[in-house]
Amino acid sequence: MRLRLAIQKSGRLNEDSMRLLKECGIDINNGVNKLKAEATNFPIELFFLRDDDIPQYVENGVADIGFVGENEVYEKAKSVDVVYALGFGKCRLSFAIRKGDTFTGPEFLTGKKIATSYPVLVQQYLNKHNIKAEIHEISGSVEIAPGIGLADVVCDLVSSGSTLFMNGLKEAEVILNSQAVLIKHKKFSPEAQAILDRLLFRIESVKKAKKNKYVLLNAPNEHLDKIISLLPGMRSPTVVALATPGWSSVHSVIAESDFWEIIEQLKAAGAEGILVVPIEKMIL
Ligand code: PRT
Ligand code: ZN
Repeated sequence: MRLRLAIQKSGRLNEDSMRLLKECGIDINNGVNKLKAEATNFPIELFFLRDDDIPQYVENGVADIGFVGENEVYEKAKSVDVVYALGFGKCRLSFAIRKGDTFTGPEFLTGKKIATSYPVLVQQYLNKHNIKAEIHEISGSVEIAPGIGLADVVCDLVSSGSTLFMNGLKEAEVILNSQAVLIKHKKFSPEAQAILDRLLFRIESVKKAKKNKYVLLNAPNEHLDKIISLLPGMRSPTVVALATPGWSSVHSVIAESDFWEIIEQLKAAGAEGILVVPIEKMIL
């Protein structure tokens, strides 16, 4: 059998979705503008769809799994399982108001006209805060609504914030932080689950590798203990004697997030010739 994976046909998530599959060593046999494609070396089949439609296709089982923005999953409120955060397509769904206005809290929205492509999530927010407002659903270019007098407030996806800025708006309140996630049909055969587990194992390895760097450095033996204590590595660092007496080469893995701080401490502890290398896959 083949696992059927729905990804966005074109748009912001398409490239990252295809790249992730490639990094997982999955080769896709893709003719231009096809609706479907098969992997040549993994039991998976791809459906290229509009992102809005992916939760529906996964719910009704036309696709087994999908890569799609959380914003679409929660707005469409389909019955699917969110299995894994993929780490790309990060954005937030936010209320934005005119630059000159002051957001005083949820009550600012009372009686306002709100333009959005996310009526379900906006209504949920309003209900939660017991606010009555008027929602105008529009499917694109939400940010122009205040400028043409269609709305007082917008609720739209934001990443850099430049679209809001260019339209004289400012972000007032985040209602959802979103990223691309892997979603799954509710019912899964053991065979389908086994393929998904293999895929998840690969995705996890790629993601871990991106978060870590491989470090090689030279250390004077008298400072080895200190240097090793700064480098926990996967189990413990590798230490090899250098041809120069009194020196060793130390190899380890460090997290991207601690990177600069650890490098500074390593230098202070006498490390020299520090090389930092990206890791392609990381399997623990
Ligand atoms: O054709 P299809 O329906 O598949 O695509 P689409 O046009 O509906 O979606 P697309 O490709 O624009 O976005 C797909 C997914 O990418 C979204 O559902 C989000 O999960 C994610 N994503 C991440 C974003 C953004 N960042 C984003 N910035 N989706 C849209 N935007 C838009 C936003 O709507 C606004 O118009 O970008 C503009 C704001 O960006 P900044 O950088 O100016 O703040
Ligand atoms: Zn869409």
